[in-house]
Amino acid sequence: MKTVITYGTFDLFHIGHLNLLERLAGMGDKLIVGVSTDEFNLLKGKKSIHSFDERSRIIAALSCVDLVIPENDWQQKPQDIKHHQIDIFGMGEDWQDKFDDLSSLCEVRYLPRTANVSSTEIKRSLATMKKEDVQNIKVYLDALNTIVNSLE
Ligand code: C2G
Repeated sequence: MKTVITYGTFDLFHIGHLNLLERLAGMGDKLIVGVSTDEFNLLKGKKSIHSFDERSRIIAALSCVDLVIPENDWQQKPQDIKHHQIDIFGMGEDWQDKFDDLSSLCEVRYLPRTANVSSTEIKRSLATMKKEDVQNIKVYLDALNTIVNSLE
């Protein structure tokens, strides 16, 4: 029985997250995911769109995930690894080498990230769309105003 663990915010869940979780699930028999709490996200300098409860429910609903636990701080990983008898700790390669200290407790793997997708990028494009939409509404209303004025 091989158990795998990973941690993350998983905000605005996207294919990059799914690719990683499915790859990790394929490395063992059980996948545990530590989802960052809203409070821990603030420590990470992140403000997620979805709450911890929403993000946890989405991750727990995935067929490749067996257990979701809260990630409250940077220090809990060794304790989690011992408590859940973890064989493999895996993260995306943007964390390359950052968790090598855990290799005394379990195998540490860094997996390729999925290119061209990130929660940050999705947030940015949503923000841009909002501005464009407001602009388009203004153009529409100006045109409507011109028509109404011409009818007087
Ligand atoms: N990821 C990926 N490909 C992407 C985007 C993200 O493989 N296009 C991976 C990241 O490398 C990470 C996981 O998906 O392993 C979750 O990413 P985030 O939600 O951004 O998590 P992060 O803020 O990196 O938090 O203690 C560890 C931290 O909680 C990790």
